[in-house]
Amino acid sequence: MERTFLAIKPDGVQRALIGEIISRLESKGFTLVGLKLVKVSRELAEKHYDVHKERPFFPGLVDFITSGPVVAMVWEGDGVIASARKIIGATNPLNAEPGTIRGDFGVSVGRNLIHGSDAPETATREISLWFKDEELVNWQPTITPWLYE
Ligand code: DAT
Ligand code: MG
Repeated sequence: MERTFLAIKPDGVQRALIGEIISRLESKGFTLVGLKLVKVSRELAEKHYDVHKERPFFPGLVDFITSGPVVAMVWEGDGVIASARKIIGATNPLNAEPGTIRGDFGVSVGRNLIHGSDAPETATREISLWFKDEELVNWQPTITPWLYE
Protein backbone atom coordinates (compact mmCIF):
# COMPACT_ATOMS: atom_id res chain seq x y z
CA MET A 1 0.00 0.00 0.00
CA GLU A 2 0.99 3.58 -0.66
CA ARG A 3 2.69 5.60 2.08
CA THR A 4 3.29 9.32 2.57
CA PHE A 5 5.30 11.49 4.93
CA LEU A 6 3.42 14.19 6.86
CA ALA A 7 4.82 16.56 9.48
CA ILE A 8 2.93 18.89 11.81
CA LYS A 9 5.16 21.96 11.87
CA PRO A 10 6.08 23.95 15.02
CA ASP A 11 3.06 26.25 14.58
CA GLY A 12 0.66 23.31 14.51
CA VAL A 13 2.24 21.89 17.66
CA GLN A 14 2.26 25.27 19.48
CA ARG A 15 -1.37 25.90 18.52
CA ALA A 16 -2.43 22.56 20.03
CA LEU A 17 -3.67 21.18 16.71
CA ILE A 18 -1.87 17.81 16.85
CA GLY A 19 -5.00 15.89 17.82
CA GLU A 20 -7.24 17.74 15.35
CA ILE A 21 -4.84 17.10 12.46
CA ILE A 22 -4.27 13.43 13.27
CA SER A 23 -8.02 12.99 13.70
CA ARG A 24 -8.75 14.21 10.18
CA LEU A 25 -6.41 11.66 8.61
CA GLU A 26 -7.55 8.90 10.95
CA SER A 27 -11.25 9.43 10.33
CA LYS A 28 -10.69 9.61 6.57
CA GLY A 29 -9.54 5.98 6.80
CA PHE A 30 -5.78 6.23 6.52
CA THR A 31 -3.50 4.19 8.76
CA LEU A 32 -0.75 5.65 10.94
CA VAL A 33 2.40 3.53 10.59
CA GLY A 34 5.01 5.92 12.03
CA LEU A 35 4.82 8.71 14.62
CA LYS A 36 7.35 10.71 16.63
CA LEU A 37 7.93 14.15 18.14
CA VAL A 38 11.17 15.58 16.73
CA LYS A 39 13.38 18.56 17.52
CA VAL A 40 14.58 19.04 13.95
CA SER A 41 18.30 19.66 13.35
CA ARG A 42 19.42 22.20 10.76
CA GLU A 43 21.00 19.35 8.82
CA LEU A 44 17.69 17.45 8.58
CA ALA A 45 15.76 20.66 7.78
CA GLU A 46 18.15 21.57 4.97
CA LYS A 47 17.98 18.07 3.50
CA HIS A 48 14.21 17.97 3.77
CA TYR A 49 13.79 21.32 1.98
CA ASP A 50 16.74 20.80 -0.39
CA VAL A 51 14.50 21.39 -3.44
CA HIS A 52 13.87 24.96 -2.19
CA LYS A 53 17.48 25.83 -1.30
CA GLU A 54 17.79 28.58 -3.94
CA ARG A 55 14.49 30.23 -2.98
CA PRO A 56 14.54 33.52 -1.00
CA PHE A 57 12.35 32.03 1.74
CA PHE A 58 14.69 29.03 2.33
CA PRO A 59 16.63 30.46 5.35
CA GLY A 60 13.38 31.49 7.06
CA LEU A 61 11.86 28.10 6.33
CA VAL A 62 14.81 26.29 7.92
CA ASP A 63 14.73 28.65 10.94
CA PHE A 64 11.02 28.02 11.36
CA ILE A 65 11.02 24.23 11.04
CA THR A 66 13.89 23.99 13.56
CA SER A 67 12.25 26.44 16.01
CA GLY A 68 10.25 23.91 18.01
CA PRO A 69 8.99 20.35 18.08
CA VAL A 70 7.58 18.79 14.90
CA VAL A 71 5.31 15.74 14.75
CA ALA A 72 6.72 13.45 12.06
CA MET A 73 4.33 10.84 10.68
CA VAL A 74 3.99 8.17 8.03
CA TRP A 75 0.47 7.40 6.84
CA GLU A 76 -0.65 4.50 4.67
CA GLY A 77 -3.58 3.86 2.35
CA ASP A 78 -4.68 3.68 -1.26
CA GLY A 79 -3.98 7.06 -2.87
CA VAL A 80 -2.79 8.54 0.42
CA ILE A 81 -0.17 10.85 -1.14
CA ALA A 82 -2.59 12.86 -3.28
CA SER A 83 -5.48 12.56 -0.84
CA ALA A 84 -3.44 13.88 2.11
CA ARG A 85 -2.39 16.86 -0.03
CA LYS A 86 -6.09 17.60 -0.60
CA ILE A 87 -6.85 17.26 3.11
CA ILE A 88 -3.95 19.66 3.82
CA GLY A 89 -5.00 22.24 1.22
CA ALA A 90 -3.16 24.86 -0.84
CA THR A 91 0.31 26.07 0.21
CA ASN A 92 -0.99 29.56 1.06
CA PRO A 93 -3.70 29.11 3.72
CA LEU A 94 -5.50 32.18 2.38
CA ASN A 95 -6.00 30.27 -0.89
CA ALA A 96 -6.79 26.95 0.79
CA GLU A 97 -10.42 25.83 0.72
CA PRO A 98 -12.43 25.78 3.91
CA GLY A 99 -12.57 22.18 5.09
CA THR A 100 -8.83 21.71 4.50
CA ILE A 101 -6.36 21.90 7.39
CA ARG A 102 -4.64 25.03 6.06
CA GLY A 103 -7.98 26.52 4.97
CA ASP A 104 -9.51 26.05 8.41
CA PHE A 105 -6.58 26.97 10.65
CA GLY A 106 -4.04 29.14 8.83
CA VAL A 107 -3.61 32.70 7.55
CA SER A 108 -0.06 32.88 6.17
CA VAL A 109 2.21 30.84 3.92
CA GLY A 110 5.09 30.85 6.39
CA ARG A 111 2.82 29.37 9.09
CA ASN A 112 0.89 26.74 7.15
CA LEU A 113 0.85 24.10 9.87
CA ILE A 114 1.71 20.90 8.07
CA HIS A 115 3.94 19.38 5.43
CA GLY A 116 2.89 16.59 3.08
CA SER A 117 4.90 14.75 0.41
CA ASP A 118 3.81 15.78 -3.07
CA ALA A 119 4.58 12.65 -5.16
CA PRO A 120 5.63 8.98 -4.80
CA GLU A 121 9.35 9.81 -5.25
CA THR A 122 9.33 12.56 -2.61
CA ALA A 123 7.30 10.36 -0.24
CA THR A 124 9.91 7.59 -0.48
CA ARG A 125 12.76 10.06 -0.03
CA GLU A 126 11.17 11.87 2.91
CA ILE A 127 10.11 8.69 4.74
CA SER A 128 13.68 7.36 4.62
CA LEU A 129 15.09 10.76 5.59
CA TRP A 130 12.92 11.03 8.73
CA PHE A 131 12.40 7.42 9.80
CA LYS A 132 14.48 4.29 10.26
CA ASP A 133 12.89 1.10 8.91
CA GLU A 134 12.41 -0.26 12.43
CA GLU A 135 10.44 2.85 13.45
CA LEU A 136 7.69 1.99 10.97
CA VAL A 137 5.03 -0.47 12.07
CA ASN A 138 3.43 -2.88 9.62
CA TRP A 139 -0.11 -3.53 10.79
CA GLN A 140 -3.57 -3.82 9.38
CA PRO A 141 -6.54 -2.24 11.18
CA THR A 142 -9.37 -4.70 11.84
CA ILE A 143 -11.76 -2.27 10.13
CA THR A 144 -9.98 -2.68 6.77
CA PRO A 145 -12.91 -4.64 5.19
CA TRP A 146 -15.15 -1.68 6.07
CA LEU A 147 -12.83 0.70 4.21
CA TYR A 148 -11.90 -1.35 1.14
CA GLU A 149 -14.05 -3.81 -0.83
P1 DAT B 1 3.92 22.77 0.15
O1 DAT B 1 4.29 22.80 1.62
O2 DAT B 1 2.44 23.07 -0.05
O3 DAT B 1 4.36 21.51 -0.55
P2 DAT B 1 6.14 24.10 -1.19
O4 DAT B 1 6.78 22.75 -1.28
O5 DAT B 1 6.01 24.88 -2.45
O6 DAT B 1 4.67 24.00 -0.53
O7 DAT B 1 6.92 25.01 -0.15
C1 DAT B 1 7.42 24.44 1.04
C2 DAT B 1 7.15 25.39 2.17
O8 DAT B 1 7.89 26.59 1.97
C3 DAT B 1 5.68 25.84 2.29
O9 DAT B 1 4.90 24.91 3.01
C4 DAT B 1 5.83 27.14 2.99
C5 DAT B 1 7.14 27.70 2.45
N1 DAT B 1 6.89 28.61 1.32
C6 DAT B 1 6.55 28.26 0.07
N2 DAT B 1 6.40 29.34 -0.72
C7 DAT B 1 6.67 30.40 0.08
C8 DAT B 1 6.69 31.80 -0.11
N3 DAT B 1 6.42 32.34 -1.29
N4 DAT B 1 7.00 32.59 0.95
C9 DAT B 1 7.29 32.06 2.15
N5 DAT B 1 7.29 30.74 2.41
C10 DAT B 1 6.99 29.92 1.39
MG1 MG C 1 6.24 20.81 -0.97
